[in-house]
Amino acid sequence: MYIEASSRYEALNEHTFNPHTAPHALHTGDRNPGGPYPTRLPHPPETLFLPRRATLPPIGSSATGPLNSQQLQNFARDGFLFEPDFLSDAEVTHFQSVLKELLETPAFRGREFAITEPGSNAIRSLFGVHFLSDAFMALARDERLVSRAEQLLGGESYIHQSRINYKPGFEGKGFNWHSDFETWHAEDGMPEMRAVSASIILTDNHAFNGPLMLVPGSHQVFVPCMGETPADNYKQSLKKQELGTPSPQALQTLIERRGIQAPTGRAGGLLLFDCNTLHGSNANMSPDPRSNVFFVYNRRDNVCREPYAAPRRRPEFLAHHPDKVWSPTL
Ligand SMILES: O=C(O)CCC(=O)C(=O)O
Repeated sequence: MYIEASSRYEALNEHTFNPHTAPHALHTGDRNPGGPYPTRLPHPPETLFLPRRATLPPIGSSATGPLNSQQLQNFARDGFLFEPDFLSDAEVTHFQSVLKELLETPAFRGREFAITEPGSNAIRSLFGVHFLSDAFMALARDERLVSRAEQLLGGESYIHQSRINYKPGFEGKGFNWHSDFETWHAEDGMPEMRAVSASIILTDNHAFNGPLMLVPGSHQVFVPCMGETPADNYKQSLKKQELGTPSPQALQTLIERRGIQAPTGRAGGLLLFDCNTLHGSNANMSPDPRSNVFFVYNRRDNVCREPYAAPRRRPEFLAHHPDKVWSPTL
């Protein structure tokens, strides 16, 4: 099911909004000359959006993977797709116990890849989970996921990042609106929008425990963001993201066109979303934890380079190399 705040909004289509005809002159200052998507700007941009450079997710053929043509069209239009009951009940029970085991592993406490909530010791996110757990490695490589991701990407992929966001009952805080691609481009050097996230909800996601919210259609434009990236920005941003968040005006314009949707449902559902779809979430105001695992599939020909708008690369637990194994020093 979807919680939807969009009934009063107009459809975003070529008649109401065409990102490709939007003006896109920008003040880029001295940094990032020639970067494909200027961001982390010293001055407010002259325009709210840039057109997406890489091809939009192709309305591919259902012959190349498990998604049917309606699902492919929905993904191309909205920038995301939700499949309820993707995992069986037995699989959900299994992964819930792995989730708990990881959360309770004392050796992970205080490590850089185990992010705590601002103002408490509750774990907010655990990164590199497919390297921390054989079960999550098997899930990341599961043909049901890989085939969907590669069908959407139109090519071979590798895992750029994996994480669990725990969002504990009452204590789990929200995530500000952002495009993951904006961060991966600026801070990890991801050249193009050729990555897709697969998020499996491992606890029921409902209206009150802070489900992920997305802005349909926002993947079609790049929203340049203000503010220079300091060294090691990740140490702060993973607790509360303040840089790489779109301006209120850009958000308002996009939300007025297509609204906000929050796929909810019982544990086991799969949300696939484009790397550039704007998303965020509220705090968990309920007693129920909201734990989702994310695997990010990046196309192999889109491997990360030097960052486009940050002083240096982020650590490997945030941005994996296609052929390298990451392991934490414990
Ligand atoms: O888990 C959430 O609610 C938000 C996740 C998110 O935005 C992220 O990890 O980039």
